Amino acid sequence: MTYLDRGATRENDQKREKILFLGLTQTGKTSIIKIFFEDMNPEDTETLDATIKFNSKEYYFNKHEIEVYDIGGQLSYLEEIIEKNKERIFSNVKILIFVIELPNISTYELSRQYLMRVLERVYQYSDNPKVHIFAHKMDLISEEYRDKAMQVFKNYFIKDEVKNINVFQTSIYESTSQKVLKGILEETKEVFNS
Ligand SMILES: Nc1nc2c(ncn2[C@@H]2O[C@H](COP(=O)(O)OP(=O)(O)OP(=O)(O)O)[C@@H](O)[C@H]2O)c(=O)[nH]1
Ligand SMILES: [Mg+2]
Repeated sequence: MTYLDRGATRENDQKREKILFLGLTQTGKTSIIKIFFEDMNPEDTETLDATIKFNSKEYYFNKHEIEVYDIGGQLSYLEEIIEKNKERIFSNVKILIFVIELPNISTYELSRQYLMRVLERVYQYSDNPKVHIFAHKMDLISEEYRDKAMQVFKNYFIKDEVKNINVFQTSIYESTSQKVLKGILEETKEVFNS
């Protein structure tokens, strides 16, 4: 892609291929992004503010440009995300990562409802998006209960209507969110504007 092409693409945000991070507030979306793309230390994420509405930012991965959308998960933004800015956010999505706090079972039902609305939108506005769920904050569960916790998680979220979705166990403190994200980006080469 030439410099001029890039300039032209930038003028129309909706046309750019993108990666979306969604999930309820406090699940860890901004932490995952800042650690992976900006080398933030995991401990420093403890003081991150909640994301207001949503942010989009360009990053480089393996010398390729990537447009990353970090969608604030507070419920007060729901209509803003799902209705008002639906085309801007959900068009040209190559990768959608939905983050859920694995240890926080009390949030599962709300997360599931949000996930359903998000899936409806992304399949409506994007062709063949790759959807991944992060069962996040795995570090908060002791080793002996992890398999059981994942079983409960998958039974809850992976039902008939949620097909072709990969579920990953992740944590910023065990470097698994970084490893998984790297793998996802490497296997989805077409996301990059070269
Ligand atoms: N134990 C643990 N804490 C985590 C992990 N990932 C993120 N956190 C913490 O979770 C809290 C919320 O993280 P954020 O990244 O701000 O959450 P968010 O999903 O961006 O929240 P919104 O912007 O409100 O949607 C912070 O205190 C992080 O340090 C993890 O893997 N394990
Ligand atoms: Mg955030």
